[in-house]
Amino acid sequence: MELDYHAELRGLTVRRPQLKLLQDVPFPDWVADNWETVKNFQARPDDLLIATYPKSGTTWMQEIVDLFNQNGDVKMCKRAPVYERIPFLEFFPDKGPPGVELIEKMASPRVIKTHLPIQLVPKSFWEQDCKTIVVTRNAKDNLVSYFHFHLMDKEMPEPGNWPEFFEKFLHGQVSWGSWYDHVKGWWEAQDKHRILFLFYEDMKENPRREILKVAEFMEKVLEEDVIEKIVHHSSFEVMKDNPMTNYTTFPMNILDHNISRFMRKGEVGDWKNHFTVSQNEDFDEHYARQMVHSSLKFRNVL
Ligand code: PPS
Repeated sequence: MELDYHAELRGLTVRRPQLKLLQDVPFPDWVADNWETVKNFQARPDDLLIATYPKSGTTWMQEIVDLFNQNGDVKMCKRAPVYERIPFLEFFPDKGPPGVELIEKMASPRVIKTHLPIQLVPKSFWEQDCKTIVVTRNAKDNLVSYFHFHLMDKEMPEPGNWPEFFEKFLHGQVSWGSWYDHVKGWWEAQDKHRILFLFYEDMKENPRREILKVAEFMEKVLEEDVIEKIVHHSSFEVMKDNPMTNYTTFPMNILDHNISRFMRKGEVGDWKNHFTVSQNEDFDEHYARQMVHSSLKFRNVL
C-alpha cells in the first residue's frame, strides 16, 4: 500500500539520529526534540495502550488486538499497514504524519503503541484510567533482535558492531534506555494501573492461552472459530508474509529488509547463535545484579 508520505520518504537521504536524554533516559533525537507534543497528548478513557520495550512482541500484539477489534475479520485488518492502524505515539518521521497526529484523527476506541518507560507515559493516560497491555521478552533475545533492527532501520542511531552494541544494551545506552529499568518499571506499576503483563515466551509456547488473556482483558467474548482465526492470523508464519504486518510497505531506504527482515526469526533462544561464551557469562552476572531485588522473573531460555 503506497501512502502519500512514502514517496517523500523514499526521496530522502536518510540520516541516523543521535541519542538525546529525557529524564536520564536516552531516545532517538526525533523523540526528544518533539517531547512537549508527546507529553501533552490527551488520552481518552477507552484508549488502549500497547506498551513494550522495542523488539519484544509489539507488532504481534498490535495484530492480535486489531483482530479482536475487527471480530477476526482478516480483510479488515488488511485495510492499512499495522503502523497506520495502531500508530506509534512518540514517532516523528522526517516526512509524513507523526504518530500523535494519526492518533488524533482516529475514531474511538483507539489503540496506541508506545515504547515509553512507565515514568514517561503522558499523564492523561492515567488520569483517564486507560488500560495497557505490556509485552516483555527475555533480555538476551530482545538484545539480539534490537541489534538486527538497528542494522536495518536507518531511523535508529548507529549501532556499532555486535560487541559494541552488546555493551551499550547492558548499560542502557540505547534508545528507550535500559531494558532492566523498562520491564521493572512496568511490572511494578501493575498495582497502580489497569495493566495486563505478558511474556513473549508464553505467547510462543501457547498463543491461544495468552490470546484468551487478551480477550478477557479487552472484555471480548468471541466464538471459538473466531479465536482460532485470530491465533492463526497472528502466527509468525502468517504475519511474516502479510505486507500489512511485515513492514515491507515502508520505504526500503529507511527499513532495509535486504540487511535484515523486520519479521526476522520470531524465535525463543536465538541469542545462542550470537552470544560468545564470555559474553554470556558477563551478561548473566550483570543480569543477576540488575534483577536481584525484583519479583519479576523471566524464564531461563536455554
Ligand atoms: S518494534 O519495532 O519494537 O515494534 O518490534 P516488535 O514488534 O516489538 O518486535 C519484533 C520482533 O518480534 C517478532 N515477531 C513475532 N514473533 C513471533 N510471532 C509473531 N507473530 C511475531 N511478530 C513479530 C519479530 O520477528 C521480531 O523478533 P526477531 O527475533 O528479530 O525475529
